Amino acid sequence: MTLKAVLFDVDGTLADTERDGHRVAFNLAFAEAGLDWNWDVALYGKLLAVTGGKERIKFFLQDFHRDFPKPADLDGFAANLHKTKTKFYTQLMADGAVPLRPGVERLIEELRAADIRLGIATTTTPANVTALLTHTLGEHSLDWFEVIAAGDIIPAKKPGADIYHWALGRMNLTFRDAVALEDSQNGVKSAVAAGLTTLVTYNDYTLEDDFTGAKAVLSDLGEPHKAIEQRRICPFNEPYVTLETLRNLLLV
Ligand code: XBP
Ligand code: MG
Repeated sequence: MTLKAVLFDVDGTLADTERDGHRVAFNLAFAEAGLDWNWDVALYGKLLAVTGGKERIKFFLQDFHRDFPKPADLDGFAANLHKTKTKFYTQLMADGAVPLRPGVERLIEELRAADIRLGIATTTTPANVTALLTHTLGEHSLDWFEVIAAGDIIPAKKPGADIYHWALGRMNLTFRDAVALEDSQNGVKSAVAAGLTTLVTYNDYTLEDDFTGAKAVLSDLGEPHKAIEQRRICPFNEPYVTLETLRNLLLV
């Protein structure tokens, strides 16, 4: 098996967007809509059990705020709020609110230099991916990714495998050709169910997640000047993740 492509998750993997990006944007949207809801850091951690922002709003109402009078058109209500949330989120990205995680830019550069094909498989809204990439890697970075599989193109979001199937199909690849980079239990479930070799870089929100099926579970990708901090499952010795690491991981 030869590594042909790397598929990146976005939120939590490319950048720690959840706490200081999405959560903040949700709260701004609630305030703009005159709602007194506040998703604090701990509550948001619980809400992350459900992927997709609209789905998360409905999950909140159903499981955490039952007293709120149910809107007649719940889907429309959630979609409207979510639209405002996306507006705030993209503004936050434009303001540089969230940097890329360690090693992400370096690894992407190395992969590009070696003509490894790049794809994105995320549950977040396409506009959010555009905002994050253009404001961290630059405007041209969107072109580096052959496929950006995002948001509602797939109704059954992660942990379903559909988004990865969709991305692989578009790239005319099979699961044997690629490695997926993920950060969460839902993401790993999705990638592993698609048959993909999966490397996890966890974060504060996903520290305790179940990463069954992942081939490597690390705190971060590491950098030449700052080695990977913690290795939970690590079938390699390099101080930081490189193209060679990913090539070997596919063979483990
Ligand atoms: C993470 C998600 C998304 C974001 C919010 O996606 O579950 O729902 O939290 O984005 P991933 P939206 O880890 O797959 O990148 O509000 O646009 O859904
Ligand atoms: Mg993620």
